[in-house]
This record gives sequence, C-alpha cells and structure tokens, in this order.
Amino acid sequence: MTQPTIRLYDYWRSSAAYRVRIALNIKGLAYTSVPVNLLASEQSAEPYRATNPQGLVPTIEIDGRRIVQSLAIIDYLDRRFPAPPLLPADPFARADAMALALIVACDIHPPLNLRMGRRLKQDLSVDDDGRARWTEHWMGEGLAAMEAMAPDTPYLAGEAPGLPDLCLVPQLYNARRNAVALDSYPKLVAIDARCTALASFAAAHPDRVGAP
Ligand SMILES: N[C@@H](CCC(=O)N[C@@H](CS)C(=O)NCC(=O)O)C(=O)O
Repeated sequence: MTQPTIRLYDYWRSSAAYRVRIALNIKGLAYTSVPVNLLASEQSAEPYRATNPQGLVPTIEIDGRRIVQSLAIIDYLDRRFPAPPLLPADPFARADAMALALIVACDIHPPLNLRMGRRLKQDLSVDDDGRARWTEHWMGEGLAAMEAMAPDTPYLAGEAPGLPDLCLVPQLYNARRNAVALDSYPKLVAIDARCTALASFAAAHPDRVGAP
C-alpha cells in the first residue's frame, strides 16, 4: 500500500474528529494533525473557513484533496484502504451498522454541538441547568435506542470494531464529560470498554492527542 500524505484538521475534544482519528489508526495510516482551536473560534474564521465552509472540524487533506464531514471521510478511507473493513459486507448487517452510526452522527451529536450550546446560551439565555437538561435529553434518547438495537456481538459492527463503534466511543467520552449517567446502557458501556482497550482507539483518545 502506498502511504498517502494526510493532514487532519483536528481538535482534541471534537468527537467527530475523534471518529476519524480512530479510523486512521485502524487503517494504519500515518497523518499530521493540524489543530483548529474551537474554544478560540478558529473554526469560524479565515483561514479555516476557506478550508471547510461549514466552519466545523474535521477536514482531511489526502494527497492535496480535501474531504469534510466525518462519515464521508471515513467512507473514503474505507473504500480506498479496504482492510480491515469498517462495515460488514452483508447488506442487512451493513444497514444495521450504518443505522447505529447515524443515530450518533445525525441524531445525538448535532443538538449537542458547541455552536448549538453557544446559541442556546447567548441567543436564548438558556442557563447552565437548562443546557445540562438539553444534553441529558438528546444523549438519553439516542443512547436508549442504541442500547435496544445493539447486537449480541463483541462490537456494534459485529466481530470486529467498525463505523458504529467509531461513533459510539467519542459519544460516550462526551457523555462522561457532561456527567450523563450511563447505568441504563450496559451493552454500550461494555462495547465501549472493549473498544477503548484496543491500541487504535486508545491512541485516538483526546487525552493522548492533547490540547492545542
Ligand atoms: N456532521 C459533522 C459534525 C462536525 C462537528 O459538528 N464538529 C464540531 C466538533 S465535534 C465542531 O467543529 N464544532 C464547532 C462549532 O460548533 O462551532 C461531521 O460529522 O463532521
């Protein structure tokens, strides 16, 4: 395999970037991290805006071409570097794995994003307690559905970690940071523990990557 030149526009605590870091590690791809400091709002200003018009991380540059949106990036990596695969080959199993990943990426994560929290606070004057309840609500709704849908396999994607696991682990990291109780999700917590014990997940952890 030819190793491409990869630059990942990254923020240590971004769960969307964390997904991509895990995927790169699973695929054994070396990359250069380009930190974008979200707390300093670098994502919303030039020069990063020109890189990603949404003003969100992650963005990846591979051999000079850019891709945005974590799931599009992971899909690209999985197609270009197929081993090990991040989604099952069987169409039904693949759809089930995609559905679990999309619960995180489309339904849990967006209302809890930094820009959403800022809008709630600054434009709608929602206080700390209100924002904590907002987080608990969206996290709880999505995680309860995932717990009910989680298969009886070691990982959400089956016998090996895959796309839904890459989405789950950063989301549970976020849940713990926000003191969201996880007692009602024993299957998810067990899968998370299995994943985080793997080197590819451990090396992508925010504490290992470090603050900018
Ligand atoms: N759907 C996007 C979400 C990207 C996203 O929301 N990134 C967050 C960090 S996890 C971000 O850049 N937030 C900056 C902000 O809200 O201003 C993806 O999967 O890449």
